Amino acid sequence: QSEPVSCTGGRADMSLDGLRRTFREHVFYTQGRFPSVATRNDLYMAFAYTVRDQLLHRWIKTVEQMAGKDLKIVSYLSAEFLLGPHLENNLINLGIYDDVLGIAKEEGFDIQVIFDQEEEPGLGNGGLGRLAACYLDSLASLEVPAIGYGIRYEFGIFDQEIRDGWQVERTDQWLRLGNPWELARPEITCRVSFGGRTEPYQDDRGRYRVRWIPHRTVKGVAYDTPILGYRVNTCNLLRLWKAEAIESFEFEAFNVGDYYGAVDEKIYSENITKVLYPNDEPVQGKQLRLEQQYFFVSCSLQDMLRIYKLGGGKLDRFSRHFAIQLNDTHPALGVAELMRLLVDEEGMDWEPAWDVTCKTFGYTNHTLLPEALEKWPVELFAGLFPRHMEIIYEINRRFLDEVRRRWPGDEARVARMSLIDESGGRFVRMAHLACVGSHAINGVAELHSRLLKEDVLRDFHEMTPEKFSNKTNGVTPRRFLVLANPGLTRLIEGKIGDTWIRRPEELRKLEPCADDPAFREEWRRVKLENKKNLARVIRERTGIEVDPASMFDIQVKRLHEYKRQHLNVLHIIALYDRIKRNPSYDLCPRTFIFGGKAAPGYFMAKLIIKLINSVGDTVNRDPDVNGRLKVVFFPDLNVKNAKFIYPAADLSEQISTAGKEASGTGNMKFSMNGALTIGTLDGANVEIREEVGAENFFLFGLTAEEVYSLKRDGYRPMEYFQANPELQRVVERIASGYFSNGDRELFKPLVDALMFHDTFMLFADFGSYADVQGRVDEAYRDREHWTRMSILNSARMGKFSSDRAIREYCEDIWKVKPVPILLE
Ligand code: B1N
Repeated sequence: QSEPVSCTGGRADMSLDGLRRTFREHVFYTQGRFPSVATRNDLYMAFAYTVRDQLLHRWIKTVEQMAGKDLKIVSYLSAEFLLGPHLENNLINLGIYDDVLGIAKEEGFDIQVIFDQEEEPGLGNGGLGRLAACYLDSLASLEVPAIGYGIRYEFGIFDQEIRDGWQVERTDQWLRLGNPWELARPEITCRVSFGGRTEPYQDDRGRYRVRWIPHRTVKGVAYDTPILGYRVNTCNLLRLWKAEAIESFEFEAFNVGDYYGAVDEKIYSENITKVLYPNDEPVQGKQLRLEQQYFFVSCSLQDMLRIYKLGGGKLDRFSRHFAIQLNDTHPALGVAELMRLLVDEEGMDWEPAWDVTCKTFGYTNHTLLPEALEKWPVELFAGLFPRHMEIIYEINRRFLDEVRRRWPGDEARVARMSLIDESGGRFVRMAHLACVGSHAINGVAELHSRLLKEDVLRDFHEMTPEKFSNKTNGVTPRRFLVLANPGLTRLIEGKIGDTWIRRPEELRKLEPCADDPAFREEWRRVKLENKKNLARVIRERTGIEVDPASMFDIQVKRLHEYKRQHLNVLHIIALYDRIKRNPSYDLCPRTFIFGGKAAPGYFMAKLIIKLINSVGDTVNRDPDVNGRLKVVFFPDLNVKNAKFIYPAADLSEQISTAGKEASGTGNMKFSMNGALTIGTLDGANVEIREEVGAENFFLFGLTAEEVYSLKRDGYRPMEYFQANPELQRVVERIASGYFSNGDRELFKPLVDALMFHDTFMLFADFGSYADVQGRVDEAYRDREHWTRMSILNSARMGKFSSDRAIREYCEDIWKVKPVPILLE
């Protein structure tokens, strides 16, 4: 055991003077600038490095104090981490936000401009990627040793522009100006192979073995980002892998005389981590995506084994020291890869290796949508991973033997549970692989977990009920309350102190304040400030003027038909129609705000964006409306922009078809910030309503059970259409080209999809949605009562902190304990 590293003084100094000195040094020695000519980016970089120095100090202490300890590390495997900007968040977690504001002022610049300079790492699509980021924050804040493993995409989720009402995608170039938060680790590399064939052989003990003779091999290089917890010294690691070409001697020899071949190889290899697939939910069966999955999973497992061996551990005890969580099935290949590493590379026998594998993995499912369940054509799979294919067949053989022992003669069940789908073409079912190879399986909200057990994973639940549990999602109150809503944070702190930031259950202490008129007045003042703030940003980005005194009714999330942004639009058109029919119609002024990206290949989602903008164009300009209705599409929703949105909402739209949204996490971010929810009984809405109280939640729509039975009995959207004259007028306005300069073709695909299929049952829910929106209108007129409900929402949202979720994972699935870290 080596001496503890001493890094007191110098850049570890977190006093005001120390920070100022370090900042100036970075302007000079890191950016190579005189302060007088430093660019905005130089200043941002110097600030970032100043903060990073603090993180590295804690990181080294964390590694040092963990080394040699008999502890267990959580390894969170995720194809996506949607981190958002680092700088402000780290300032909050370090507790030096105000100090740095002061320094900026002294040095004579606007800190907001510096914060704005940061390009966020958009290495995720939406909820699933952001959940991974919230969980990293909570793991570190709870002082739990953890590593996040993922992919360092060179291009993250595309930037969205709106042109003529349509979404236009632009490539995200987040690394263009450098990334001060990561450390390249060129000496930490792994080899990852693809293709080729396998070959049996006998080892020196005469045992039957298999070797894989791959077709090509790439190199994974580690890039590390420190993840600091809130007001603790634990600084964990996010390790993202970048693909590069190997430059070994053999490789060069192999390519002798073929310079261009070598260049092609380099380009080919680097392709693997070039770009994030921009599909949220439905998975596209693209070969490169499968290569990405295997690439990062193999690197990560090799890395864990390396770390584990450093500590001198024996392989059969691996699961006591690593708990690996699969964030959906994207990393599920890890099950087969760990088997390959243990059996082929480490020489373990099958049974002990399988025992280690099952004890190590846990699997989180994030979706019930059948089209989103990953399955890969056997041909593609076996071509890329011939050895893994064999291993999967062997896992399957043993598994199905067990199924047959439990249910003799039930071949239908065997076919349903097989890792290979043979019901038409042959496919590897990734969810089945994940289930069989894990000791724990969880959904992300009570309803979702129940539906998993009853439907999607029913057979697996029947066979091994003990593996199943629910872990309702959570979000970090640091980023989504403290950082996003400083006004509300100060107001709450003034009443109940700041311990709720770690223990959000304590927000309940605010409940009595709901009865205090002076507090309610303050609460409204903060909300109004936040709305003014958002109104300013909307003006800057869209040119649209919105009135902060109107109700801000907001739906921000990925565009998807099941999320039903178009149900919201139908209601807006209904209101508009009422105004047109009766210009003095009494409507409480409302601003409808939408935001979210559509997958570039998802035509219907893009058409919904166009519809929102077209309706906005018409409504916003119509003098009859006279300011009572505004419709805004906020472009390029990302973590950075979202911070203006959640705190400014009066009403949060969570209106997915019941049974479709696994959990939702935006619903939590809104309600924490005092927005009331209009929502269906879907995902975590159910639990949010339970917590905040039914009287403080606007419920509408079919239940998941009603949706299923309606579907079973043959749903006919036309019946609802014919029974509702207002719905007819609304649809007619769209179909007639009212919002498209008379063009009846533009929105026809959308209208037809609703009239003839309506897969997500908008027509069935329209009536009850419009009714409840009427109740929202009335409720908003009673400002005192509305504020009361708003306060109670915030006060009762403690359950939805990601700290609570992570505690449950730690206790029930990972069996890991906190390891407090001391600075000196
Ligand atoms: O995961 C979130 C949930 O809150 C949402 O309800 C759920 O829709 C979301 C393939 C996904 N499920 N599946 C994905 C993302 C990317 C991809 O390529 C699937 N995202 C969710 C967190 O639990």
